[in-house]
Amino acid sequence: MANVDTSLPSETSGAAARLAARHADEYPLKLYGGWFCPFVQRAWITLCEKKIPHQYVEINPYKKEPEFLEMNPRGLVPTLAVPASARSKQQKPLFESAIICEYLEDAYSDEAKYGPALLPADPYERARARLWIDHHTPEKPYSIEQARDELHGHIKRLTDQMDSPGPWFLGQEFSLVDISLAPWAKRLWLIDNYKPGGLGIPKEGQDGIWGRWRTWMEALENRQSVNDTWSDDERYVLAYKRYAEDTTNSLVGQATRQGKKLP
Ligand SMILES: N[C@@H](CCC(=O)N[C@@H](CS)C(=O)NCC(=O)O)C(=O)O
Repeated sequence: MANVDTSLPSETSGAAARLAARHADEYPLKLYGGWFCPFVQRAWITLCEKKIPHQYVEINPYKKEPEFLEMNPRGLVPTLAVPASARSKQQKPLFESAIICEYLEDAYSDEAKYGPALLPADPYERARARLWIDHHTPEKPYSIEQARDELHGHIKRLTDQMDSPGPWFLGQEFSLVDISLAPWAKRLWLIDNYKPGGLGIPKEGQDGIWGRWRTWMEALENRQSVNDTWSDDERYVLAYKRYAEDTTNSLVGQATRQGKKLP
């Protein structure tokens, strides 16, 4: 393809590389991922949290290999290959990170084996969790000031919905809401890295909204599944440089620049 982003480091590194190495062996359930992708990280965290046996396959979604397109015509990561039956080698594909996470939650629901459920049992609470799982990343290009105001608005609306005292969105229970938001929260520091002061989140003060936000962020920073699926910091600086400089040619980059819906 003409518009392939070739500057992207091609491999996982750091903790994510160690995790990928532990899941390199052939296994019927496969996660096709890209180390840099926040949507992939959602699916990957879910696999880790539930200790689901799987194979992790690192691919570059910007080089659309025919075998990959056959499985996922959209050519996006994450793609999950689910064995068609226990015996067959045939696989059924699944894509869309939120759908993959919910599939894993449903298919591996035995709490004795896979740990506590990642969605509440109460139907209203379950629906409320889904509202916040279905969060959207900004889609329009704008100035750093507009972007900051909008980001702070998002964070405040989100934090306002968090159960007190936390630390998680649903209080004591870690859930798919935390998993869905974690990859973006983990990448927020990159804004300050490219545009110092750009993020503008107050450092001091534990009361109110920012205090609650910080409690959640700290819990996230200490969550093993979140850290295990993270490559070395400097790789993200490299990977997102093209977004910060607005020079990426990926479908996501093009959509963002044109103010269109993300793929
Ligand atoms: N809505 C999708 C988005 C996935 C997505 O955008 N993945 C990006 C990498 S972060 C991708 O595969 N991009 C390939 C391309 O844009 O050509 C999801 O939630 O899984």
